[in-house]
Amino acid sequence: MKKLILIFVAALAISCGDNKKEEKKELKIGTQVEETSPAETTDDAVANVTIEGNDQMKFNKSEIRVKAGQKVKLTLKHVGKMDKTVMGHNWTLLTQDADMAAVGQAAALAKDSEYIPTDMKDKIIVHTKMLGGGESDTIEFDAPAPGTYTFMCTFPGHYALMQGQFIVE
Ligand SMILES: [Cu+2]
Repeated sequence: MKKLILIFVAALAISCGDNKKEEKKELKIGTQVEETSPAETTDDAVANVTIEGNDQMKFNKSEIRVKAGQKVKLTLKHVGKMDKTVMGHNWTLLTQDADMAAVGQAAALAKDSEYIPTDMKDKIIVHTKMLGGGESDTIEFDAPAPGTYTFMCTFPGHYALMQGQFIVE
């Protein structure tokens, strides 16, 4: 009976997702194989994640996976040399109903609050400080409910390249 439920869940995962991640999830459920996480998880309670931003306006990760119930300790490192006024980076996690482009456009007008739009705070779960080259910032937060979230850099124009998926399994 348990196996039947697992198959049903797997089928559900396939039917509502059309990408490879869902297929991977199905395999995981079906075979009970422990998946190695790219989130550099060191123990069950805490997911330690490090992500870098550079002078080429890129993050070094496009996907971060954590597990539901974990505390996430995330460090953003700006590994470039440019000043934060011209190549600033932050790591901003959006709610699932947020429109990334809308947040990005509002953020571009929010220079005084380090490009975090105060009128859209309800669309932002958490964010790091805005960093310049050589700086880093670590934030801690509880993993939100299982699902796929978007992360981005809110420096003007950066979200076009600096974005990715934050997946809570
Ligand atoms: Cu940036």
